[in-house]
Amino acid sequence: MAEFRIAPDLVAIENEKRAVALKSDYEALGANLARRGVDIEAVTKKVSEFFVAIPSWGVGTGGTRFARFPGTGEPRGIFDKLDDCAVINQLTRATPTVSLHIPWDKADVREIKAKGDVLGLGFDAMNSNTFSDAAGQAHSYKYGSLSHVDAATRAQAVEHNLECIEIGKAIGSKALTVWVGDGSNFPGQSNFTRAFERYLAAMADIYKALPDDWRLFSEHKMYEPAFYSSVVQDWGTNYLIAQTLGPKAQCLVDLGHHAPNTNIEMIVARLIQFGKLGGFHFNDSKYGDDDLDAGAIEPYRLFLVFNELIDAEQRGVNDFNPAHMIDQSHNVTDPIESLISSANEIRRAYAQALIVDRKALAEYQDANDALMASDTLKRAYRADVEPILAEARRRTGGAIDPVAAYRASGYRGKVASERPASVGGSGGII
Ligand code: LRH
Ligand code: MN
Ligand code: MN
Repeated sequence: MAEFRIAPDLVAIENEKRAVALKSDYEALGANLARRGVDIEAVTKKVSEFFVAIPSWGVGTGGTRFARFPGTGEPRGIFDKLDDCAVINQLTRATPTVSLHIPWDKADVREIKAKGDVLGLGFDAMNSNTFSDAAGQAHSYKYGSLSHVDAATRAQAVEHNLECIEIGKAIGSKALTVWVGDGSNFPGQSNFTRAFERYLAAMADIYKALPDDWRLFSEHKMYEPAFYSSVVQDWGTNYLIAQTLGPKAQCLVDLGHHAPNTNIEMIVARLIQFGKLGGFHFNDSKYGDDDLDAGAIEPYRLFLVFNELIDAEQRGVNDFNPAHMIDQSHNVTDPIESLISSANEIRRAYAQALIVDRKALAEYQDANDALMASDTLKRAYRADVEPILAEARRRTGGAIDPVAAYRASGYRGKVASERPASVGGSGGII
């Protein structure tokens, strides 16, 4: 039985206030879906079994290159972060795992595991960091890591990834996500081919150390910190990496890592078709890698991504098990509230995709009826599935309105009195 950070009685009182309205909304939606041939109970069950991992780094207040404005009660380290993650899971029941980032979350691994056990939290993919220098490291990553021209620097970056695997093994993780900032800022600065050869050789060394039941996720990103070329810049390069390394290697799609207007759902479909979709970093963006809350800017795109996932699931694609993780940075909101809301938005897209009439859609596609095919998707997207999400939370012990329950709990104020104020900063450019 997990330890709770918010009194279960408070959640019960908050739920009591909303129970009658929810029952009536749920029944009305159930009747509406029944007319479409959809069993609401089946959808609610699926939704309550759908989970997404919280990024440990997401519970702290983020910042930009210009400044960071700290929030109150910010976590002091991984143990406080796990407390905050437990709050999100207690109220949403959608986030029972945490994705760690090393060395940011470095601590005694037995204590991390023990704390996770106490809070009822498990661990999703490990994340390595060779995009910034850790204190005291011998070789700098200023000019790259796994693709660096210097063999000793590459070896150090490989070694760091092997350490992440060791930490992950001790806490029950089953995957390593590798994102590198390697690239160049000027045409001619780097030889594209040689840099990619070096990267592939270094990744092969990491792959060799991967336990049999682990997966290796490579994450592509178009630009930033490199502003002219990135070594792993897009899904095509990412696919080549996964294909070259072997069956345990798959591609991770961070929704914010593409050029504006890119058809991400189509990338997802392609990767699924060739068995290389490893998982997601969910977030939203308007311009670049904005790391905004999932569904905040383009909820329809999030739905279209889930439409591909449900299509694959219902077609019975072999070994289809993408990792669902959030990767966000919260500059102006309470990170706990943003992550609660994002987990709900992700479940919303999932629920909407579940109610797509796929038989009708296939028929419209085969009849070249573009208007009705599009309308079939829109019909599912337009459905207000909030009662399903709320009922799934209620039935599993969560809050009908998790942000309201969180605010009523006073959790932020409480931890603010225990955790010293963290420092702001001018960011990286001033
Ligand atoms: C890079 C990235 C990657 C990192 C995280 C902090 O932009 O998306 O996943 O690990 O941000
Ligand atoms: Mn990411
Ligand atoms: Mn990113």
